[in-house]
Amino acid sequence: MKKARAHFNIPAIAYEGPKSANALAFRHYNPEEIVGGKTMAEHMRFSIAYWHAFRGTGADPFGPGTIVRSWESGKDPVSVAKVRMDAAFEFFQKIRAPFYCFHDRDIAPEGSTLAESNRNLDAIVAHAAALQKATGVKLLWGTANLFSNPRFMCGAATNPDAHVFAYAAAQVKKAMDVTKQLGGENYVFWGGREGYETLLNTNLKREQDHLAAFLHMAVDYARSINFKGQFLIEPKPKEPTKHQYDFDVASGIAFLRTYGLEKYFKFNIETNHATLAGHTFNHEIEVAASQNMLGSIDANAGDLLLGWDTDQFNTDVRELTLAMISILRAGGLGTGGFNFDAKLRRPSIDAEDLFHAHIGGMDAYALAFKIARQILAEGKFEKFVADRYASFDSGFGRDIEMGRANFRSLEKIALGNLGEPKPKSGKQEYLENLLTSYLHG
Ligand code: XLS
Ligand code: NI
Ligand code: NI
Repeated sequence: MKKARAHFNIPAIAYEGPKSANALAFRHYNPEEIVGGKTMAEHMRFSIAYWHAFRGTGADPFGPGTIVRSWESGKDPVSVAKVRMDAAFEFFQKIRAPFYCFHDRDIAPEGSTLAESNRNLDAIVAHAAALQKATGVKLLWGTANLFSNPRFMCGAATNPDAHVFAYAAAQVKKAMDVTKQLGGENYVFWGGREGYETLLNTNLKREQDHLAAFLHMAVDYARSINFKGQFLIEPKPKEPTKHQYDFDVASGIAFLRTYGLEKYFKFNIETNHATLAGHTFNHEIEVAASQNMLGSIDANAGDLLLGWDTDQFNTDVRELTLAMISILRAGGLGTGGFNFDAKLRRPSIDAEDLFHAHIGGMDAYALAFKIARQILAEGKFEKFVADRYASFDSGFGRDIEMGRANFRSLEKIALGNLGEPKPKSGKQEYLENLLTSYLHG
C-alpha cells in the first residue's frame, strides 16, 4: 500500500510522565511499561469508537454539525470513506490505541438497496483489512447500526413488521461476516430502538420473544461461520426509546436466562448507560462480574445535571478506580477492552481536541488501574469486607451457605443462648477516607 499523506499535524503521543507540562503527552499511560508481567497496552486494550471520533459532527437536536474535518472530501461516498479511514488509522496509531470499534454504517455509506450497502461495506472492509495489516491496529468489536435509518423507527428485532426483522437479520449477518473477516474479538448488540414508546401500541411479550429469537439466530449463524468472537449485550435503559428491553445488566441477565441465551453472551458496560439506569458504573460491573458475564467496557461519562447519554470522556479517577478494583478482582476483561464511546463537545472543533480528549481518558484509566492494583495488593478493603462476613465462614453461618440450614434449625439457634445480634458499624466514612488516601495521599 502506498504511504498515505498525513492528515494530522500532530506527532505520535509519547509518554512523558506525571511532571510533563506538554498537553499532547501521556502523563500516566505508558503503553510499553510492564506491570505485573504485561505491558500497559495489553492491560488496557484501549479502543477508539469510529462513530464518535470519525463520524461525530457536533450536531445536536438544536443545530447542525460544527466540526469540519479536512479529510472529508472526495468524488463519491466510498472514496470519502476510504480517505476518512486513512485518517482514522493515522489517529489510532498516533494516539497509541491498539484497537478500534465500528458500526457497519460508520465505516461505509449506506446504499439505496441492501445489496448496494453490502457492496460498499465490502469495498471499505478490504481497505480496513489492508490498514490493519499495515499498522497492527486490531478490531475490538463490530456491530450493526439498527437504529439510524427510518426503517428501524419502531425497532429492528422488536419491530412489529416481520419485514423489518428480516432486514435487520440480513444486516447483522453481514456485520458478523465482516467482523469475522477483520478478526474482530467481540460482536456487540446494543438495542437502540429495541423497546417502546407507549404500551398502547405494543405487545411487550411478543417483542421480547422476537428479540430472543433474533439473538438465537445470531448464535446459530456465528457457529455456522465459525466466528469465535465473544457476543456482548450493551444495556441501556432509555434513549432513543423511552423504555429499552436491555435496561441494565440485571434485567439483561434475566432476559438471557429466560430465553436460554446466557451461555453465549457477556456484557459491554457503558458508564453513562449505568448512570441513566440509576446505578453507578461500579454497580453494573459488579453485577456482571458476579455472574461471570463481564465482557467489555464502553468508556465514557455522563453529566450529573443532564439526564441523557452525553458520552463525555471520563477523567474522574475516583469513579474509575472503583470500577478498576471490580474489574481486576473479576480477573480483567478477557477479549474485551476499554472502548472510548465518547465524543467531543460541540464547540471542540479542532482535530487536536480529539487528541486531548483521548489522552485525558487514557491517562485517567491508566492512573486508576495503577491505584486499583495498589489497593488490591495491600488488601485493606478486601480484608475489611472478608471480616464483615466472617460469621458465614464457620458454624451455622457456614451451614447456611452450604445449604445445610433450614428455618427450624435456625429458629433453634435464634431461641438459644446467643441473645440479641450485636450491631457492628459499617464504617463507611473510615473506608471513604481510606480510598481518598490512596487517591490523594
Ligand atoms: C449508544 C450506544 C452505542 C453502542 C454501539 O448509546 O452506546 O454507541 O455502543 O451501538
Ligand atoms: Ni456504547
Ligand atoms: Ni451510549
